Amino acid sequence: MSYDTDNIFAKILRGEVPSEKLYEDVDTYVFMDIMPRADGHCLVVPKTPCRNILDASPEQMAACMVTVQKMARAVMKAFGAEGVTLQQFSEAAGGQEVFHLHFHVLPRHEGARLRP
Ligand code: DGP
Repeated sequence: MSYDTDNIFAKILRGEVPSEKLYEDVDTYVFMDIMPRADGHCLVVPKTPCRNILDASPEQMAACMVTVQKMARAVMKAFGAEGVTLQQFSEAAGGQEVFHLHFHVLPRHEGARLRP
């Protein structure tokens, strides 16, 4: 499967579409999900083109995972959460809607369900 440079996250990375930025480093960018399923729900993406985990290089995966861990700790602290859920969807059959690799980081509170 190919990478579509017109996907919405590519536009966010190019600054063509606004986003609520939480963090960035040389390799990754983090912003709030526009349809949050929990308070503090954010998305970690690599800055370089990548469709999903089926297409990712070891370097892209490693950079994303380091940032995911950083963000998991940060959003848990910021939102007073007791846990965190990570989600990743690859290809339409796997539930992917935006075709630029991203990891959902969702702070969780005891007994609280994720919003639909
Ligand atoms: P999925 O590919 O299934 O992981 O879903 C894409 C996620 O991206 C979904 O939680 C909503 C979010 N999203 C879609 N469009 C935008 C956007 O323009 N801005 C932001 N911040 N999030 C978006």
